[in-house]
Amino acid sequence: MNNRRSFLSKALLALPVLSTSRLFGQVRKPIVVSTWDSGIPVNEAAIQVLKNKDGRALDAVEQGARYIEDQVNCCVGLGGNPDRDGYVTLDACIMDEKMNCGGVAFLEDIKHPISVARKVMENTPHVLLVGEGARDFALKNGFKAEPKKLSDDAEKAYREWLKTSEYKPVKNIELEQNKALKNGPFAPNRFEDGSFNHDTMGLVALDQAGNLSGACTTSGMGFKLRGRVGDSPIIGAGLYVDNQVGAVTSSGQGEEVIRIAGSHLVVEFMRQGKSPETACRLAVERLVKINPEKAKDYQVGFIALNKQGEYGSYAVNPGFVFSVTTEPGNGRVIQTKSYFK
Ligand code: SD4
Repeated sequence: MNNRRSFLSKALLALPVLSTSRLFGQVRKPIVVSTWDSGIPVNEAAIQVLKNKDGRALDAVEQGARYIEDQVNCCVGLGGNPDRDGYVTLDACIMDEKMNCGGVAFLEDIKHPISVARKVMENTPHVLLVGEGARDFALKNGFKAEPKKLSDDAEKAYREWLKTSEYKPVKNIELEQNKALKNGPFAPNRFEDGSFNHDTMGLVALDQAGNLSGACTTSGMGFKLRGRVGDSPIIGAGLYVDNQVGAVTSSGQGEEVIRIAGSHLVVEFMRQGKSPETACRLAVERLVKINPEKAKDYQVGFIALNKQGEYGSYAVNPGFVFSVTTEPGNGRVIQTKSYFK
């Protein structure tokens, strides 16, 4: 665990060099870019697919998302924080290089929402299935219902939350958890075995054939209203891929991302020739302009990858980080610039 920590701090120290992702002519591929420092092992799972010449970006992002859905953490998968009524509800979506896309929202009891989203994409004429219907679809397609039981951490967090029943999204929940006492309202950033606790996982990838894909998976904002769906399963909001241009995903307050069709907007800025970081910054500025005072109190971060393998990110508030991997074992965490300092 210590080794991993010191690796991460070294990676963070290397930031000024890495944050310039311009390539001037040559295409950097394969490459995987994901939200948060929890993206390091996620990218690792994805790059194992992409190191093969025929490895497809779509398979890579699905594998990355499945990896994190298997871990117990606050914000992705069945171990995540529940809604106000004590139920974990999952949102996810996936998009490939041919504009095929699929998603599930308000899905309960199923371990791998990203794979259900892929099945929606590949086996139905639809894009988004929700709630009971999504669950039935999953069961009919070979997924199994898991017991309705909160993880120990989610149970603890929920009990704490019930004391005040206050709905207040926490900016950079991941980093706040670092500061929180172990028995406080939030689980620690890392568990005792050193594994990551984290926020929504969005990842985008470019494979050796030059094709882009993306995936996004989450248990949503903890202690949300029952039935609430965020940006993460919504194509154009939490994820968008245009194989001619680039791929984008987001983390943070989903309502704000949906308001500006955030990931699609970032792709459109890249289409106009903006670099990935500038494209993310312009979308953030669009958001902040709506209500600058309110924006000080929420977090939204975008990550973008273009067709040349150039990447970038920008957030509303400080604290957002992302992970970049180009070959097995070389994952690095990069700090995102933000509108408010
Ligand atoms: C949502 N965007 O449900 C997700 C949650 C998230 O940081 O990313 N939290 O709104």
